[in-house]
Amino acid sequence: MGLPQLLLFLNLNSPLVKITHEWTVRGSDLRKAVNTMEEQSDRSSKRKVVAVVGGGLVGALNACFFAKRGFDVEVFESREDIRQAKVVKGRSINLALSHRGRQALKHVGMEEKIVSKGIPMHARMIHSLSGKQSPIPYGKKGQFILSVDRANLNKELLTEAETYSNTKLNFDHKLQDWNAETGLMTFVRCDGSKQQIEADLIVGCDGAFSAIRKQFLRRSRFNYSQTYIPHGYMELTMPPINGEFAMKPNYLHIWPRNTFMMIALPNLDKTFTCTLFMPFEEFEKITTGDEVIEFFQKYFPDAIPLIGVDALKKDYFRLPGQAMVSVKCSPYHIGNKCVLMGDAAHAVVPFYGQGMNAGFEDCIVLDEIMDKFNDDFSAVLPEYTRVRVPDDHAIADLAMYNYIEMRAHVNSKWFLFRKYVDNFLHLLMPKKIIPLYTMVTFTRTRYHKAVERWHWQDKVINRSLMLSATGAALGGSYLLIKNPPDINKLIIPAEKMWNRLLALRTA
Ligand code: FAD
Ligand code: EGU
Repeated sequence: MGLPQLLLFLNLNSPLVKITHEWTVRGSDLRKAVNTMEEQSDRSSKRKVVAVVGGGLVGALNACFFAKRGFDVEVFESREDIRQAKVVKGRSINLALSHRGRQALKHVGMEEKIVSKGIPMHARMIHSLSGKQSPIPYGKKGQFILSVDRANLNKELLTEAETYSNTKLNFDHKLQDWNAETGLMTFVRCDGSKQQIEADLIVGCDGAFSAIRKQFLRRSRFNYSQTYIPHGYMELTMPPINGEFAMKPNYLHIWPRNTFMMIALPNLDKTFTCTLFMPFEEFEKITTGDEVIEFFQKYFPDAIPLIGVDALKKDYFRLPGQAMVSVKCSPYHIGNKCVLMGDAAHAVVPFYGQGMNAGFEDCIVLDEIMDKFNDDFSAVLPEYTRVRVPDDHAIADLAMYNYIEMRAHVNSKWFLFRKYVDNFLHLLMPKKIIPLYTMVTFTRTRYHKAVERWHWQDKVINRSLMLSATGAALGGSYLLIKNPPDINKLIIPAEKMWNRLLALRTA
């Protein structure tokens, strides 16, 4: 729709009131949106208006970043204010916060506040089928990730955004549609009323099923892929026992069982949130409480008394398995008008614990580019796409790769073995070989660089393996010629050998 037609369209529908250059609002919904007349005359140059669509984790943090830069920020969130809501419908209860996310929080002065309410996890605790628990540290002392409460994190970020006088939060504003030519957005409210709002920049932080992204999809040369994995997830609560954590609190507990997997993160109220991952068809096979117990008896027997038989029978049927989607797209921007960030730009499967961390890092990356190009959106947005797409795609691929790998052959023994090899090689050559999860979790190495380096390390490892194998073969032949042994004792089944070699690739 061209501008003349748009104006005609709007004129036919309602009397238009134009408050400022940026804001076009229907007469009936006239809101003191941003730059009111008086405010404008106070200032020599008008302030640009940034509309952040989505007040989730990334939207709320991003609002702080834009407010800090001096923009007039309006956040539009479809839900009610979660700080007032009684029940918060959320995706997961707690999340693993690591270095990238923390750095982003630090930029807006929020790191301390969030970290103080997080529970450090210094190691994974691997639960074997027999109930044996084996810890594997994440790194050196002081290297840990944090279990944080999603709802609390979101609330704190919204409250922080609100402390900026140039920020306004609009709840109960669901973006219905927007026009990529004009930038005009249409919001619907619970009572059915509609509002049309314009801004200088639209930042789509509206999650994996982004409404902002819909307009990108209609455009030429926009790349898009979305994949639902066959697994679903379900959250189960493990209550405290005698007022204490039912398991050791400062760990990320993992039950790796190939197709089935469970993960548990601690909460401040001394509960654990267990997340069960399994194929949807398996979820559907279990229809009675007894079948739930039977299933747990087979795969997670040590968790039954900790969650409790009755609670397990009930909890399991509270909600069906939840879907997980991976979304990749590019470019992330349209002209100088709109940019996608967080899950709206890149939903990743949770098998690296990086979705939120990557979304938070998006905010730093954009902020740095804004510095470089003096807040000039027409230069900033293309550069943001150029810089960030390869990294977001890399973490999306890594997470998917890890999902496939875990599902294919990661039981507790294999998991332990792989991590031991990783840590051992790192100890042997601390400068040369850094485990992939370390680069991803504890550094801000660009995701695509981490992947590159991982492939390079693989080559180095294989080469040294080859060298030592050659050396061993030469030395061995010499010894063999001197004193031939009983040949039967030497034969290792080919498959076993192959597995050992495979295991030496770092992951
Ligand atoms: P969201 O959190 O989805 O927020 C989007 C917001 O936009 C919501 O508030 C929504 O109400 C609003 N919205 C949607 N549509 C509209 C609209 N039309 N108009 C207005 N508002 C709208 N990440 C980690 O880093 N570590 C972890 O340990 C981790 N664990 C996870 C475990 C599971 C099971 C899952 C599913 C994900 C996990 N993640 C983890 C990923 C993390 O949850 C997401 O990456 C993160 O929530 C993305 O934040 P976001 O703000 O981009 O999107
Ligand atoms: C999944 C769901 C262990 C929270 C990947 C590790 C996750 C999290 C791992 C969820 C795993 C898997 C890593 C972290 C983290 C590990 C990691 C996964 C947090 C490779 C709330 N993953 N997760 N890798 O190394 O780098 O411990 O729901 F089981 S934190 Cl799948 Cl570091």
